[in-house]
Amino acid sequence: MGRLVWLIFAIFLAFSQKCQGKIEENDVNEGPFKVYRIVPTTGWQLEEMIRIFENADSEEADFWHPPSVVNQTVDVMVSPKNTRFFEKFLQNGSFPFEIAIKDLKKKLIEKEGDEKLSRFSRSRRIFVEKIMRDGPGSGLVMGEYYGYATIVDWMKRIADRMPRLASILEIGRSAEGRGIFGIKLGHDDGRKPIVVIDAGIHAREWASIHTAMYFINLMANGHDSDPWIRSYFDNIVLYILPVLNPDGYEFTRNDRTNPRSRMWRKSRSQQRCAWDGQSTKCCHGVDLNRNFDFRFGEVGASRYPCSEIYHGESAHSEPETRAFANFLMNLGDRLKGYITLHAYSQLWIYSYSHRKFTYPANIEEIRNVAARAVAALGREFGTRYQYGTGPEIIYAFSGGSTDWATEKLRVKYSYTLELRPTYEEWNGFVLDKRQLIPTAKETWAGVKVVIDQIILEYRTKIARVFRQRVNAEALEKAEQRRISLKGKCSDESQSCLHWRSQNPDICRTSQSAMLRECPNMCDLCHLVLP
Ligand code: 0X9
Ligand code: ZN
Repeated sequence: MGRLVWLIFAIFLAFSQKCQGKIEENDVNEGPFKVYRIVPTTGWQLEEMIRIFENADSEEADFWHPPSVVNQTVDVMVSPKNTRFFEKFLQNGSFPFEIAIKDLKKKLIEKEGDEKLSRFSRSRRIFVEKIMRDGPGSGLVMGEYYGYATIVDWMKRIADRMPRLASILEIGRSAEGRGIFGIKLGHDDGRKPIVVIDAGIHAREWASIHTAMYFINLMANGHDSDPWIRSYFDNIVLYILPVLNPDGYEFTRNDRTNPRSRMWRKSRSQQRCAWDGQSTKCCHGVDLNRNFDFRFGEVGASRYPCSEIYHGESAHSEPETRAFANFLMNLGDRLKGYITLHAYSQLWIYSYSHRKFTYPANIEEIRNVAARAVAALGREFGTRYQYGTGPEIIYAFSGGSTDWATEKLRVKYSYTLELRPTYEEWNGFVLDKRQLIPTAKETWAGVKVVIDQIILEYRTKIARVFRQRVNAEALEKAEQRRISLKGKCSDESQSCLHWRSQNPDICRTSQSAMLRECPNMCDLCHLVLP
């Protein structure tokens, strides 16, 4: 028996070593993933870039910065198999370009550590997460990334700790069956305005997820100590959904130093296949920020399932999009603010995204709030944001969540935020961990401007309604008194009606005589009777 166990173990060892060898061999043979920075300088070059962007297989060429206008840089991650071909293409087309990253995997290891190589760090992470999950407090240390299960458990613990102020919600399930969870914060009286914040609709944009978690943390810990935060609990209802695309997020975490997984953008829905001109190719996932029912598939989106901007089969075809859209729709017209967190480029974007110079009603107020938000954000650490509509400052696209919320739900303040770093940096998706907390802090300063404006508008409306109600009540009272008094006082003279037919204005022009002679006809009883 013992010998048999050893034999099985030896076979297993040999097999796993062989597999491991094969993986490493492949990696070595494959060569590095590279990131190219290209500047299309002519209309033709721009069109070529756009053509590749809309049709490329994201496994081969993944656009971190899509082509938009002539002379604006385009960043593309190219897979090892395609780098030679891609460089040839750039040279043949005389595209000015540089290789921004020669070996992306190496960069990822430098920035986020090689969990695959270091069993110790992997088990340490699992250990730390377990302590966080099962440990005594309900806190998570900010400035770190966490797995989806840990994030959800943490939100549940916050809700358990403050049952009157917070509750957990599951808006639906992802394609792979994960619950999509969020937290609701605030005393809900059924009337207060609602603000929704989401993050992680794009899997690789980890800093956005951290930022949403930071907001939850601030709210949960600030209720007792920060009067400003407490006023939010009293005046609004805030929903925060930190990971709208949990399948994608978990996929990016599975093999973090492998650019193929760490740089995944879409959901992980079942494979769809299409003919790419040479063969039939099948790919997982939909760009959920192209799947909303706003000018679906019109611009900046692809019908090719292997594209990173694949819009899906139809508007709201994806379970994540459907769940989120239904959730927002059910909030009704109390929903006054919607903010979706993305990375990166430092932009504060308002609707609409499909065409330049196309705006919603109230654009002046929307722009004004954006300007003030960006200013407040900048005051924290000097970070500079641009604000405007997408096509004016970066590129056009349709099928996004904020445009849908603006157009279909009439949400007044609906913004897409692209967090740190700047457009120019190579490592937008692997933000240095030391930047996570400052990024979240400054973003909160901007978000507060939006929330404060919504509260101000709500209170102004309440005050107006209150004044109207008080006025209406006073008028009603006066009217009732007038009617009740009328029966009690009568006119002294028989000629009242005759005098008024001669002079319709007589009650006013001869008020003291009429008060004596005709108080009833002239509606002056209240002056006669106490
Ligand atoms: O393309 C998107 O879906 C978003 N950018 S991201 O790099 N995070 O993927 C939103 C883009 C901002 N809006 C417009 N360009 N209109
Ligand atoms: Zn994004």
